[in-house]
Amino acid sequence: MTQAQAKYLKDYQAPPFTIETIDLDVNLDGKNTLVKAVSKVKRTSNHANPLVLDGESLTLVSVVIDGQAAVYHESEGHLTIATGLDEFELSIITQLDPEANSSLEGLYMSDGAYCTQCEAEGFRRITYFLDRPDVLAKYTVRIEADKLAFPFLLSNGNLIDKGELDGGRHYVRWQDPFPKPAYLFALVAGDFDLLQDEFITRSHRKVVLQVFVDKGNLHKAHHAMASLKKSMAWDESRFDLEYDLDIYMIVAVDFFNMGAMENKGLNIFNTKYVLADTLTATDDDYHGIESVVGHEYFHNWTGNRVTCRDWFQLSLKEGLTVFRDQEFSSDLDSRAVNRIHAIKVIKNQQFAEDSGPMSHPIRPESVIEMNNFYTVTVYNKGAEVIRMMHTLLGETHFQAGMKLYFKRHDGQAVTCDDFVAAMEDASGIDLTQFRFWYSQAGTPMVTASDSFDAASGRYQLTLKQTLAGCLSPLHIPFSLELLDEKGLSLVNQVLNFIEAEQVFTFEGLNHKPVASLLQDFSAPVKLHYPFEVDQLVHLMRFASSEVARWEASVTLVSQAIWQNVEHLQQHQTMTLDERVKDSFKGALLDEKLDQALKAEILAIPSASALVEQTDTVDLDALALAREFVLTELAAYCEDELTALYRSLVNLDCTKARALKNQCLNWLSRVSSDAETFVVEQFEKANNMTDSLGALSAANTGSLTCRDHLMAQFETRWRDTPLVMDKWFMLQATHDSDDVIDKLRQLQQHSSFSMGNPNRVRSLIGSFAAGNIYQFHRIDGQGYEFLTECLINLNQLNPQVAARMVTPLIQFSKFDETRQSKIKACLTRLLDLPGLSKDLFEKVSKALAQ
Ligand code: B3K
Ligand code: ZN
Repeated sequence: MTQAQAKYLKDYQAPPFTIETIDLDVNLDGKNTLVKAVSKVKRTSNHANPLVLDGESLTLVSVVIDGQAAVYHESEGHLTIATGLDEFELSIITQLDPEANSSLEGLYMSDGAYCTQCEAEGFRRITYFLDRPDVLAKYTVRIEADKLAFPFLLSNGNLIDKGELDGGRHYVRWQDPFPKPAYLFALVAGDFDLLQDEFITRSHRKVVLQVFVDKGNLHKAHHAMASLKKSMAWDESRFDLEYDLDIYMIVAVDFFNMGAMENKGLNIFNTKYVLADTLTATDDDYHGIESVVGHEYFHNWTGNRVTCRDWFQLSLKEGLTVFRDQEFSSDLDSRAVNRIHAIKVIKNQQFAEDSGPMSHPIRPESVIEMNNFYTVTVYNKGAEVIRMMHTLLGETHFQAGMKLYFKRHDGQAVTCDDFVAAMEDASGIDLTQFRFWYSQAGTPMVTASDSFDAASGRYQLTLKQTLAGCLSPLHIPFSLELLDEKGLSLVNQVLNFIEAEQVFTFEGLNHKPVASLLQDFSAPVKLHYPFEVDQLVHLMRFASSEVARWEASVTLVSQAIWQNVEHLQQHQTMTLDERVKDSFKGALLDEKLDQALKAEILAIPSASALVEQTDTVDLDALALAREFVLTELAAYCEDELTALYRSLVNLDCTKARALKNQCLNWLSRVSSDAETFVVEQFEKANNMTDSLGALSAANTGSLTCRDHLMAQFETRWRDTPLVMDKWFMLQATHDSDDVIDKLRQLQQHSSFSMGNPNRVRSLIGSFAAGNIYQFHRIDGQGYEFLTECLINLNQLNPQVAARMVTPLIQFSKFDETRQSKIKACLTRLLDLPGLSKDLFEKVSKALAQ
C-alpha cells in the first residue's frame, strides 16, 4: 500500500475551480446503483491546470464536458480532466455498490434503508467532485427507487417534484436553496414510521418537523421531537437565530459511525440519540438525546450557514456548537451538573489525548486521515476556548460578536481566526494573546502558591504557567474566590492571567483566606496547589460555586487515594483521615445540597480519571488504594447511605434516581442488605435507569445475584438492540478474570454484529476504555484481544477501528512490562497488510513516541 501522506494547514490554497450548482440523479438499485452528477464548473483564476476531482471506491462509467466525451485520467483518489475551458458543464456517471459498503461512509445501507454519511470526505465515494468545504454549490437531487421497499425518498432542502414510474418505481426531486459544501449532502431511502409536528418560528413561519424511525418505534420518537422544538425555541431566544427552510427532518439509523450528522435540513442520527421510552432508555440517554438533537440543530447556523474553509478549521463549527449545546442544556437544566460533566470530559479524556501521541492544537496543523480529528480536543477543548472568550467578553459582547460573525460571513467558508476577529471587533477586547489557544497543543500547567502577611492584612497569590513548546504565555481567565474562616465570600472575580508568572495582591484581610482556585474550571489547564485537608473540607462546605464544592470533593478523595498508593509502595498500612470521612458524611447529610450534585460528589473518580492526574502510574497499587478508600467511606457512611437510599426508593425524578443509584453503588461494596436492595430495585423497576442502576451495582460489587439478573435482562431485551448495548457494556466492564473469554463468546451472540458500530462500541470499546484493570492485565491478554478486534475492523470499518485504538496508544504512564506488551501489539498492527490510513496515522505516531 502507498504510504499515507499528511496534509498541512500551511499549504492551504483556494480552489482553482469552483462548482456553483450540481444536479444529482441517483438511481438506487442495489449493487447497480447509478449516480449522474451534472455540475457547472468555473475556473477561479488565470491558470492552465487541469481539473482534479476527488473520488474513492468508485466505478467510473462516463465523463462528458459540454456534451462531448472528455479526456481524463483516473488515479488513486483522483480524476484528472484535461480542459482549457473556463466555464463548462461536467457530467459524470458513477456506479456504486451500497450493499458492500461496510465503512458506513458515502452511500451505504442500514437495516435495509439507503443512507449517506459525507463528513468529512464521504461525498467522494458517491461521485467525483471537489470534495472540500470551501466549494459551496446549490444542489438539486433526483432520487429514483422501488416504491414498495423505499416509500420515503429524502434529501436536503425542499421537495419540488415527485411521481410514479414503470416497474413499481417512483422518483422525487429535492432542491436546497442554500449553497453548501459536499459534506452536508444527504440522501435517505427507506420505509419508516414517521412522527410529524410543526414549529412556528418567531417571524411566524411554519416549519414542518419530521422524525423517521424504524417501523414499530414511533412511540420512541417523541422525546427527540420535543427536544427539537426546544432547540428551535432556545436558539431564537438566546442567540436570536431562526430556522431557514420549511422542513426539518431527522432520520434514525442503527448503523452509524458517530452520534449524528447535521446535513442541511436532513439530519441523520444514530438510533441511540433518537429512540427513547422510559422502559428502554435511562435518564442519561434522555439527556444525551436532547443535547445531540440540540447540537445538530445549532449547526444549522454554526457550521452550515457559516462553514469551515478547510478541515483544519473544524473547531470553528464543532467547538462553537458544543459550547452552544452545553449552554442549551445548562439553560434548560442544572448548570452546575452540566458543567461538571463537561469538566470530566476534559480532565479524563482530553488531558489524556493531550499527553498521548495524538496531541494536537484545537486547530490541527497536519492531518493524515481527517476522520481521526473529530476529537475531544477539537470538540471539547474547542468549546472551552469559546467558553473562555465568553468569560472574557461577557454575554452581551459575546452575542454582539456572534451577530458580527454572521453579518460578515453568512454563506461563506471561513477560518477560526475570522471568528476571533469578529469577537474582537464587536467587543473592543484585544484577543491577540488569546489566539495562542488555537495554535498550541498540550495542557498548560498552572502552579499556584500564596502567602499572607498578618501585620498588613495582605494576601498574595502567585500564578505560574508553563506549556511545553509554548514561547509566549497564554491569556488565561482565572476565576478565584476567597473565603474567610467562617466561609463568607471576600473576593469573587476573574483574574486576567497573562504573564508567565504573575502576582495578584488582595489587601485588608483579617486572616489568611481559603482560595477556591480556577472556579468552574475557568480555563482548560492543570492546576497545582498544595491543598491541605482542612482547606478542601472548607471549600466543600462553603464555596459559593457548586462546581467548586464538587471539585474540592474530588481533590480531597483523590489526594487520599494517592497517599495510600504511596503507603502501599512503602509497605505501610493504608489509612483514611477522619476529616475526609466526615466531610463525605456531611455532604450526604446536607439537606440543602442539590440531589444531583450530591450524586456527583458520590461518584468518586474512576481509576482512568485518577490515572490522568499523574505522570506515571502503579496500576496495581492504584486499584488497591482506590478500593480501600471507597470501601472505608462506604463503611463509615453505611447507615446514612442506607437511610438515604430508602428515602429515595419511590421517588420518580431524575435527580433522586441518580442519587439513589450512587448510594446503591456504594452499598454494594459494604452492606449486607445490598443483595436485597439490588434484587428488589431490579424487580420493581418501571424504568431503565432503575434496572440499569441495580445491574451496575451488582456488577461493581460482584454480587451473588449478578449472573441471574443479567440472564433475566438478556431474555427480556434480546430483541431491542439499544438495550442489548447496555447489557454488552455491563459484561465488558465486569472486573473479573474471565472477562476476556466471556467477550470472545459474546462476539458470537445473536444480538452482536461486528459490522454495527453501536454493538462494537458497547462490547469492545467499553472493555478497552472502561475496564482498565482487565484491559491492562499484566499478562497482556487485554491488549491482544483488542488487537484481534482491530485487525478485523481494519477492513470492515476503519473509522471505528481508529476510534477504538485510543486506549492502546495512550500508554506512556504505564510500567515497562505493560508498555512493551502494548508496543508489540501496535507493531503487529503496523505490519498488517492493507492497514487503513486511519489506523496507520494513530499507530505509527504511537510507536514513534
Ligand atoms: N459533524 C458530525 C461529525 C462528523 C464526523 C465525521 N467522521 C457530527 C457533529 O459533530 O455534529
Ligand atoms: Zn458537531
